[in-house]
Amino acid sequence: MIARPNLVFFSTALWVTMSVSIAAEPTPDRPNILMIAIDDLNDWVEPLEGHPDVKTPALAKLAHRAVTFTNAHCQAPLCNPSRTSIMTGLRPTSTGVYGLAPWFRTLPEFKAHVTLPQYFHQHGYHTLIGGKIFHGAYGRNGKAPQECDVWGPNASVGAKPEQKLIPPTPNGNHPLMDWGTFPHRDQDKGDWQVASWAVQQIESMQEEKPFFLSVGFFLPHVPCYATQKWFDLYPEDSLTMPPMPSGDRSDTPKSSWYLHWNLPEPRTDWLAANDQLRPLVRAYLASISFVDSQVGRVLDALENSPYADNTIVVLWSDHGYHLGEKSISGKNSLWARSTRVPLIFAGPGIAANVKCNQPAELLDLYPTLASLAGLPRPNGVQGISLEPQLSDPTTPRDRPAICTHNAGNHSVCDTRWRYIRYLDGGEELYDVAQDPNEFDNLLASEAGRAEFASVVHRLRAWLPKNERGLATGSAHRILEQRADGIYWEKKKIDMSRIPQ
Ligand SMILES: [Ca+2]
Ligand SMILES: [Ca+2]
Repeated sequence: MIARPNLVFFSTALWVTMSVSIAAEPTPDRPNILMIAIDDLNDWVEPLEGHPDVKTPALAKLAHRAVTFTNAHCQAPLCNPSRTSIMTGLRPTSTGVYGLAPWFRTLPEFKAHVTLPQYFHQHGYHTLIGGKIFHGAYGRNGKAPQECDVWGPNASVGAKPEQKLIPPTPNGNHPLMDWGTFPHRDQDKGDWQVASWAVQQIESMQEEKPFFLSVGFFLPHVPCYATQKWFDLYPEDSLTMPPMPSGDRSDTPKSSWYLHWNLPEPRTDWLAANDQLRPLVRAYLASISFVDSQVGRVLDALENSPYADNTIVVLWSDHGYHLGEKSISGKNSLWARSTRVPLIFAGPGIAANVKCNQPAELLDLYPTLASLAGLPRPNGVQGISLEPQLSDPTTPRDRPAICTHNAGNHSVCDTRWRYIRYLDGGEELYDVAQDPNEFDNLLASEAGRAEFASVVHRLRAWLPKNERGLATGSAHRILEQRADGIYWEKKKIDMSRIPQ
């Protein structure tokens, strides 16, 4: 087991005496937590080697003193259900929160549910949230229960061009579906303001209590706007494009299309027809490098503070992102491009500069942070602490990583395989060790289904059972099977529109 940082347990009376004698000592008896979340960031970061061109020096520096999970996956490939899962410690199949609505506090059974920051608050921590941690403005306007002690600024785009930079996009020309550069300053971006707030909090922390500071960045979520200097890192003519062989979806079940049936995120055929594939990849990379620089500002502030040596840092993204692979852009799929995320832990007692390829789930964050802080295992959470892997990254984990996009659609991923099952029984299997891009669905042929029957049988046993249906108030990107067909956002899917 790892050594716990600065954890000294005194009797209450002794602690009173000690706290008087060390009143000026800034080191609390439990580690502080700095939790950094990045929105819609796939594995295109240096520590995960997901893109050969990407420049993320701050994440690389963090990884140098951290354990990087190279096989970490979200529990839902969409903001609200993924973040609800992280913060409640429950799978989407247990909350019924699968779409961008509802906010889980509107559900009577979760009104008093103790979230990750609330758990730390209950154990004497000063809790702060700035930027995007919960989805949208969820939690910010609520009355009781209070989600944290201090709210910082919410995430925002910041400076915007006067009009969209790309041609009108399908399905309503959504204002967020945009990318490119225009004259503005880094300081005018929402993420700059969130980073500045976090730096200020670290520099002026007055509390004698340990802190749990959550900082959520918005980019590289669309619109992917960044200043010219970040675009200059990625010249368009020498850009490495992600692999997207034509016909890649000819061996995937038609049901795979249900998961992203009708979305504002353009599909690859539109991007190609409008000469937007390379510009999107470039803008996404530029946005990643900008947000990396803001992570760097916060980590530098921590490094220069009295808390440098007694703070656990954890960094995650809520899900991945397609940039043309498998005929789509955006999230809402059960392939690695949507489910694989950065998950990096650093701090006292955590191994340095190593990678762990064991399957990890964002669901594991809650019990892991509790365990690292020396707190009891929280009641009812469904994750498993990663503490054994943080001290010895070769420690095996039995449970694969499971991702869900609406009831009945799941992927199950271990150190070698990805198995996917859709609500109509459609299935895929990839030998990820041999086929990291998941090109070859091994269950597309009768022979493959026979050859890999035992692998499927083993992985299928991990599919969630007793799945909750859609929670009251569910909306936006919801999918359900009814007696007369499959419904996307409460409209029946027209099977004749499934791409060939
Ligand atoms: Ca997101
Ligand atoms: Ca294929």
